[in-house]
Amino acid sequence: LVTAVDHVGIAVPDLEAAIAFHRETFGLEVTHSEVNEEQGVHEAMLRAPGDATGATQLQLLAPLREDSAIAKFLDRSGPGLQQLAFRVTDVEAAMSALRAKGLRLLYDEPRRGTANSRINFVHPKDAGGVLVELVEPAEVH
Ligand code: CMX
Repeated sequence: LVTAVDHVGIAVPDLEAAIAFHRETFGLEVTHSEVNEEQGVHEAMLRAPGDATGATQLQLLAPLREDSAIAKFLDRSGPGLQQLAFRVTDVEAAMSALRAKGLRLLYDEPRRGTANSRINFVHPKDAGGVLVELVEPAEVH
């Protein structure tokens, strides 16, 4: 079902400050950043300089709006690990397989994630207290 750990996501109040911290402290570099209006986030993907393309990345997630999932997470839990994202080749197939096992998916249909990936989430109460994201990367041409 899962082909890789795509990324882990950390909720942060200030994206630029978090990027600077991870660059200066751990030597990570930004590979991508974007605003995702639907998800209410300003986000950046980081990786270690030697990592191959496709290696697990670190996603920094800052809230765009007070009613966003990240703003709510920061209010409740403070900054920290917010999600674990598994890479899949076919998000609909993964959704069906997990639904068949009785897990709740947050969306009826996949939505748009980082870099035009297609995503959904497993409810954290059905995955051991972890918000699990399913990510089908966009095809690279
Ligand atoms: N990890 C683990 N548990 C979490 C959680 C998280 N990130 N967020 C909430 N929970 C827990 C809550 O603590 C709560 O537990 P208790 O009932 O024991 O208190 C429970 O889940 C349900 O909480 P809720 O109040 O019903 O739901 P929330 O309003 O907190 O929303 C969730 C939770 C997962 C539905 C919401 O955050 C969501 O829709 N997430 C998916 C979208 C998202 O995270 N987008 C940002 C990232 C975008 C991207 O990756 O591209």
